[in-house]
Amino acid sequence: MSNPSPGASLGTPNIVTIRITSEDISPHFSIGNYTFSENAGEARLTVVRGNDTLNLMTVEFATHDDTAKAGLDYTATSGVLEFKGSERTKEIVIPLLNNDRLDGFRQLRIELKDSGVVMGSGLLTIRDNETGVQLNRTK
Ligand SMILES: [Ca+2]
Ligand SMILES: [Ca+2]
Repeated sequence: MSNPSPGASLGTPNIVTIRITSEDISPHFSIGNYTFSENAGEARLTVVRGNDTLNLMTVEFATHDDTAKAGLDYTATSGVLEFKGSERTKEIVIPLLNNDRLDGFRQLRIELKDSGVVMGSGLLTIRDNETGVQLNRTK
């Protein structure tokens, strides 16, 4: 995690975790918040499995519009992550759509679900790469 790809930067580690307690070992997944430039091509987010079971575990993920809109700012992505054995992390790849407009920061949410129950979520911030007149002048 110390060498982000060009155009990418590691977000602040505001890891959101939700624990569901039961008699069994509960699934426990987390995803951080990330920021990528809109011309990065794709955003790669890491999902972490947070308990020590060696059982096969799956978690569904899906993107949700916030200020970023699917089809304009990124390509809607969803699927199922399968953690086998001792696997602790999985990567989600979300294609990002570049444009020529000054459009600032936009965000989308990535939700992790198991059987429809939200297990965790993260925010992806898409940063504009058009600069120049975008500078805020206070005087
Ligand atoms: Ca651009
Ligand atoms: Ca732009």
